[in-house]
Amino acid sequence: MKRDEIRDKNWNRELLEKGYFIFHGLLNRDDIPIIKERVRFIAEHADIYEQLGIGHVKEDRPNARNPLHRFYRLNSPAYHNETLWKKMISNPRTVGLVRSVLQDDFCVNAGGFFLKPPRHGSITPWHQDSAAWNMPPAPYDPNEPVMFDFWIAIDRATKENGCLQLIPFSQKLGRIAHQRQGNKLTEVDPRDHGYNLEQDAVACEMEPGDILVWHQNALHYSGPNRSDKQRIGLAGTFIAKRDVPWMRAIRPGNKYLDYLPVCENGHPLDLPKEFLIDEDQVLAMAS
Ligand SMILES: O=C(O)CCC(=O)C(=O)O
Repeated sequence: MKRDEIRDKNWNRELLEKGYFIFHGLLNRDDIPIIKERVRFIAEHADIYEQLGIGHVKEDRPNARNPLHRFYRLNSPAYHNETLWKKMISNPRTVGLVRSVLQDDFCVNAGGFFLKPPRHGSITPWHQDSAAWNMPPAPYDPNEPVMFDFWIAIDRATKENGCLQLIPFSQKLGRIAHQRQGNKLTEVDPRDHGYNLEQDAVACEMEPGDILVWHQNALHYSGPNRSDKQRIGLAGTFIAKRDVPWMRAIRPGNKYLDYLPVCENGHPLDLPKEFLIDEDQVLAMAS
Protein backbone atom coordinates (compact mmCIF):
# COMPACT_ATOMS: atom_id res chain seq x y z
CA MET A 1 0.00 0.00 0.00
CA LYS A 2 1.19 3.54 -0.78
CA ARG A 3 0.76 4.54 2.86
CA ASP A 4 3.43 2.02 3.76
CA GLU A 5 5.63 3.30 0.96
CA ILE A 6 5.56 6.63 2.74
CA ARG A 7 6.28 5.17 6.16
CA ASP A 8 8.76 2.53 5.18
CA LYS A 9 11.46 4.78 3.83
CA ASN A 10 13.63 7.30 5.62
CA TRP A 11 12.95 10.26 3.29
CA ASN A 12 14.87 12.64 5.47
CA ARG A 13 17.99 10.54 5.00
CA GLU A 14 17.47 10.59 1.21
CA LEU A 15 17.40 14.39 1.30
CA LEU A 16 20.46 14.67 3.49
CA GLU A 17 22.47 12.07 1.59
CA LYS A 18 21.39 12.29 -2.04
CA GLY A 19 19.84 15.74 -2.02
CA TYR A 20 16.47 14.75 -3.52
CA PHE A 21 13.88 12.09 -4.08
CA ILE A 22 10.86 11.51 -6.30
CA PHE A 23 7.74 9.94 -4.81
CA HIS A 24 5.42 8.53 -7.45
CA GLY A 25 1.65 8.79 -7.26
CA LEU A 26 1.29 11.24 -4.39
CA LEU A 27 -1.94 12.70 -5.75
CA ASN A 28 -5.04 10.81 -6.67
CA ARG A 29 -5.04 10.49 -10.47
CA ASP A 30 -8.77 11.32 -10.63
CA ASP A 31 -8.02 14.67 -9.01
CA ILE A 32 -5.68 15.83 -11.77
CA PRO A 33 -8.37 17.15 -14.16
CA ILE A 34 -10.09 18.88 -11.23
CA ILE A 35 -6.80 20.54 -10.22
CA LYS A 36 -6.16 21.64 -13.82
CA GLU A 37 -9.58 23.25 -13.97
CA ARG A 38 -8.86 25.22 -10.81
CA VAL A 39 -5.50 26.41 -12.17
CA ARG A 40 -7.22 27.56 -15.35
CA PHE A 41 -9.85 29.37 -13.28
CA ILE A 42 -7.14 31.18 -11.31
CA ALA A 43 -5.29 32.13 -14.50
CA GLU A 44 -8.51 33.39 -16.09
CA HIS A 45 -9.28 35.51 -13.02
CA ALA A 46 -5.79 36.54 -11.99
CA ASP A 47 -6.75 40.22 -12.19
CA ILE A 48 -9.58 39.70 -9.70
CA TYR A 49 -7.25 37.88 -7.32
CA GLU A 50 -4.92 40.83 -7.64
CA GLN A 51 -7.78 43.21 -6.75
CA LEU A 52 -8.45 41.08 -3.69
CA GLY A 53 -4.90 41.78 -2.62
CA ILE A 54 -3.51 38.31 -3.08
CA GLY A 55 -2.15 38.63 -6.54
CA HIS A 56 1.41 37.63 -6.93
CA VAL A 57 1.72 36.60 -10.47
CA LYS A 58 4.58 36.84 -12.89
CA GLU A 59 3.74 37.42 -16.50
CA ASP A 60 5.68 36.38 -19.52
CA ARG A 61 3.21 37.36 -22.21
CA PRO A 62 0.65 39.91 -20.98
CA ASN A 63 -1.25 39.87 -24.27
CA ALA A 64 -1.61 36.14 -24.76
CA ARG A 65 -5.18 35.04 -25.53
CA ASN A 66 -4.95 31.81 -23.58
CA PRO A 67 -4.60 32.76 -19.89
CA LEU A 68 -2.33 29.76 -19.30
CA HIS A 69 0.08 31.35 -21.77
CA ARG A 70 0.12 34.68 -19.99
CA PHE A 71 1.91 33.72 -16.81
CA TYR A 72 5.08 31.93 -16.06
CA ARG A 73 4.10 31.75 -12.42
CA LEU A 74 0.84 32.02 -10.48
CA ASN A 75 1.82 32.37 -6.88
CA SER A 76 -0.32 33.14 -3.89
CA PRO A 77 -3.73 32.21 -5.33
CA ALA A 78 -2.59 28.58 -5.24
CA TYR A 79 -2.98 28.64 -1.47
CA HIS A 80 -6.33 30.42 -1.35
CA ASN A 81 -8.35 27.77 -3.10
CA GLU A 82 -10.08 25.16 -0.98
CA THR A 83 -10.02 22.45 -3.64
CA LEU A 84 -6.32 22.85 -4.30
CA TRP A 85 -5.60 22.97 -0.60
CA LYS A 86 -7.50 19.75 0.07
CA LYS A 87 -6.26 17.83 -2.91
CA MET A 88 -2.63 18.94 -2.97
CA ILE A 89 -1.53 20.43 0.34
CA SER A 90 -3.48 18.89 3.21
CA ASN A 91 -4.38 15.56 1.67
CA PRO A 92 -3.34 12.70 3.97
CA ARG A 93 -0.61 11.43 1.64
CA THR A 94 1.08 14.83 1.23
CA VAL A 95 0.85 15.35 4.99
CA GLY A 96 2.25 11.85 5.64
CA LEU A 97 5.24 12.46 3.40
CA VAL A 98 6.00 15.90 4.82
CA ARG A 99 5.64 14.59 8.39
CA SER A 100 8.28 11.99 7.65
CA VAL A 101 10.75 14.83 7.07
CA LEU A 102 9.55 17.76 9.20
CA GLN A 103 7.63 15.89 11.89
CA ASP A 104 4.25 16.86 13.26
CA ASP A 105 3.96 20.65 13.07
CA PHE A 106 4.52 22.40 9.79
CA CYS A 107 3.40 25.18 7.47
CA VAL A 108 3.46 25.84 3.77
CA ASN A 109 4.85 29.09 2.44
CA ALA A 110 5.35 30.82 -0.86
CA GLY A 111 5.37 28.74 -3.99
CA GLY A 112 2.97 28.65 -6.89
CA PHE A 113 2.14 27.10 -10.22
CA PHE A 114 4.94 27.30 -12.77
CA LEU A 115 3.34 27.25 -16.21
CA LYS A 116 5.15 26.21 -19.34
CA PRO A 117 2.81 26.23 -22.29
CA PRO A 118 3.78 24.31 -25.43
CA ARG A 119 6.85 25.69 -27.20
CA HIS A 120 7.35 28.41 -24.63
CA GLY A 121 10.66 29.19 -22.95
CA SER A 122 10.50 30.03 -19.25
CA ILE A 123 13.89 28.77 -18.23
CA THR A 124 14.55 28.78 -14.50
CA PRO A 125 18.33 29.17 -14.14
CA TRP A 126 20.54 26.94 -11.99
CA HIS A 127 20.13 27.90 -8.37
CA GLN A 128 19.83 26.74 -4.79
CA ASP A 129 16.61 27.61 -3.01
CA SER A 130 18.66 28.63 0.02
CA ALA A 131 20.02 31.47 -2.16
CA ALA A 132 16.61 32.36 -3.59
CA TRP A 133 15.39 32.51 0.02
CA ASN A 134 18.34 34.56 1.15
CA MET A 135 19.28 32.00 3.77
CA PRO A 136 22.57 32.80 5.47
CA PRO A 137 25.62 30.95 4.13
CA ALA A 138 26.44 28.01 6.35
CA PRO A 139 28.66 24.99 5.97
CA TYR A 140 26.79 21.85 5.12
CA ASP A 141 25.72 20.22 8.33
CA PRO A 142 24.34 16.70 7.95
CA ASN A 143 22.16 17.24 11.01
CA GLU A 144 20.68 20.57 10.04
CA PRO A 145 16.91 20.60 9.65
CA VAL A 146 15.96 20.78 5.99
CA MET A 147 13.13 22.62 4.39
CA PHE A 148 10.82 20.52 2.30
CA ASP A 149 11.18 22.07 -1.17
CA PHE A 150 8.77 20.40 -3.54
CA TRP A 151 7.44 20.32 -7.07
CA ILE A 152 4.22 18.41 -7.83
CA ALA A 153 3.58 17.57 -11.47
CA ILE A 154 0.08 18.08 -12.81
CA ASP A 155 1.19 17.44 -16.41
CA ARG A 156 3.68 14.83 -17.46
CA ALA A 157 7.08 16.52 -17.12
CA THR A 158 9.83 15.43 -19.49
CA LYS A 159 13.19 16.77 -20.56
CA GLU A 160 11.55 18.01 -23.78
CA ASN A 161 8.88 20.08 -22.05
CA GLY A 162 11.21 21.50 -19.40
CA CYS A 163 11.11 19.23 -16.36
CA LEU A 164 13.29 20.08 -13.39
CA GLN A 165 16.90 18.99 -13.62
CA LEU A 166 18.95 18.52 -10.51
CA ILE A 167 22.50 17.60 -9.53
CA PRO A 168 22.46 14.78 -6.98
CA PHE A 169 24.69 15.33 -3.92
CA SER A 170 25.24 19.01 -4.85
CA GLN A 171 23.66 19.98 -1.51
CA LYS A 172 27.02 18.99 -0.02
CA LEU A 173 28.48 22.21 -1.47
CA GLY A 174 26.63 24.08 1.25
CA ARG A 175 25.15 27.44 0.42
CA ILE A 176 27.20 29.00 -2.42
CA ALA A 177 27.33 32.51 -3.86
CA HIS A 178 24.88 33.36 -6.66
CA GLN A 179 24.92 36.21 -9.15
CA ARG A 180 22.18 38.10 -10.93
CA GLN A 181 22.52 37.53 -14.70
CA GLY A 182 19.29 39.13 -15.88
CA ASN A 183 17.16 36.05 -15.27
CA LYS A 184 14.24 35.63 -12.92
CA LEU A 185 16.44 34.57 -10.03
CA THR A 186 20.01 34.95 -8.93
CA GLU A 187 21.90 32.03 -10.37
CA VAL A 188 25.05 29.98 -10.38
CA ASP A 189 26.91 28.00 -13.04
CA PRO A 190 27.43 24.43 -11.75
CA ARG A 191 30.45 24.11 -14.06
CA ASP A 192 32.25 26.63 -11.85
CA HIS A 193 31.92 24.06 -9.07
CA GLY A 194 33.36 21.16 -11.02
CA TYR A 195 30.18 19.68 -12.45
CA ASN A 196 29.75 18.41 -15.97
CA LEU A 197 26.12 19.08 -16.85
CA GLU A 198 25.93 16.25 -19.40
CA GLN A 199 27.07 13.69 -16.87
CA ASP A 200 26.00 15.04 -13.53
CA ALA A 201 22.54 16.55 -14.03
CA VAL A 202 19.53 14.27 -13.70
CA ALA A 203 16.33 15.11 -15.61
CA CYS A 204 13.52 14.51 -13.13
CA GLU A 205 10.87 13.18 -15.47
CA MET A 206 7.54 12.77 -13.72
CA GLU A 207 3.96 11.68 -14.24
CA PRO A 208 1.00 13.84 -13.15
CA GLY A 209 0.60 13.47 -9.39
CA ASP A 210 4.27 12.66 -8.67
CA ILE A 211 6.26 14.85 -6.30
CA LEU A 212 9.93 15.83 -6.42
CA VAL A 213 11.46 16.92 -3.11
CA TRP A 214 14.92 18.43 -2.77
CA HIS A 215 17.32 19.81 -0.21
CA GLN A 216 17.47 23.61 -0.06
CA ASN A 217 21.13 23.50 -1.17
CA ALA A 218 20.61 21.12 -4.11
CA LEU A 219 21.38 22.79 -7.47
CA HIS A 220 18.42 22.68 -9.83
CA TYR A 221 17.21 24.24 -13.06
CA SER A 222 14.43 23.87 -15.59
CA GLY A 223 14.89 24.22 -19.32
CA PRO A 224 12.69 25.60 -22.09
CA ASN A 225 9.62 23.78 -23.30
CA ARG A 226 10.62 22.59 -26.78
CA SER A 227 7.61 20.32 -27.15
CA ASP A 228 3.94 20.60 -28.02
CA LYS A 229 2.98 19.49 -24.52
CA GLN A 230 2.12 21.83 -21.68
CA ARG A 231 4.07 21.50 -18.42
CA ILE A 232 2.49 22.77 -15.20
CA GLY A 233 3.60 21.99 -11.68
CA LEU A 234 3.10 23.38 -8.20
CA ALA A 235 6.34 24.34 -6.49
CA GLY A 236 6.56 25.41 -2.88
CA THR A 237 8.13 24.92 0.49
CA PHE A 238 6.92 23.30 3.66
CA ILE A 239 8.76 24.34 6.78
CA ALA A 240 8.61 23.13 10.36
CA LYS A 241 6.72 25.51 12.63
CA ARG A 242 9.84 25.85 14.78
CA ASP A 243 11.65 27.42 11.78
CA VAL A 244 9.04 30.12 11.07
CA PRO A 245 10.57 32.84 13.30
CA TRP A 246 14.01 32.81 11.66
CA MET A 247 12.50 32.44 8.19
CA ARG A 248 10.44 35.56 8.84
CA ALA A 249 13.55 37.33 10.06
CA ILE A 250 15.52 36.68 6.86
CA ARG A 251 12.67 37.88 4.63
CA PRO A 252 11.36 40.92 6.47
CA GLY A 253 8.64 42.76 4.65
CA ASN A 254 7.89 40.01 2.17
CA LYS A 255 4.14 40.09 2.24
CA TYR A 256 3.80 37.12 -0.06
CA LEU A 257 5.16 34.65 2.45
CA ASP A 258 2.08 33.22 4.05
CA TYR A 259 3.10 30.74 6.70
CA LEU A 260 -0.08 28.74 6.58
CA PRO A 261 -0.31 25.97 9.16
CA VAL A 262 -0.94 22.63 7.42
CA CYS A 263 -0.38 20.12 10.19
CA GLU A 264 -0.58 20.51 13.94
CA ASN A 265 0.33 17.69 16.31
CA GLY A 266 0.18 15.36 13.32
CA HIS A 267 -3.35 16.40 12.27
CA PRO A 268 -4.04 18.02 8.87
CA LEU A 269 -5.77 21.40 9.11
CA ASP A 270 -8.30 23.17 6.92
CA LEU A 271 -7.27 26.24 4.96
CA PRO A 272 -7.56 29.16 7.45
CA LYS A 273 -10.91 30.86 6.79
CA GLU A 274 -9.35 34.27 6.27
CA PHE A 275 -7.31 32.85 3.38
CA LEU A 276 -10.15 31.15 1.60
CA ILE A 277 -11.17 32.91 -1.61
CA ASP A 278 -14.53 31.69 -2.69
CA GLU A 279 -14.72 31.18 -6.44
CA ASP A 280 -18.33 32.47 -6.48
CA GLN A 281 -17.07 35.74 -5.06
CA VAL A 282 -14.45 35.88 -7.82
CA LEU A 283 -17.10 35.20 -10.46
CA ALA A 284 -19.41 37.84 -8.98
CA MET A 285 -16.60 40.40 -9.13
CA ALA A 286 -15.80 39.40 -12.71
CA SER A 287 -19.37 39.89 -13.98
O1 LIG B 1 8.96 24.87 -12.27
C1 LIG B 1 10.04 25.33 -12.65
O2 LIG B 1 10.29 25.39 -13.83
C2 LIG B 1 11.09 25.82 -11.69
C3 LIG B 1 10.82 25.58 -10.23
C4 LIG B 1 12.00 25.87 -9.36
O3 LIG B 1 13.13 25.96 -9.79
C5 LIG B 1 11.84 26.08 -7.92
O4 LIG B 1 10.70 25.97 -7.41
O5 LIG B 1 12.84 26.35 -7.21
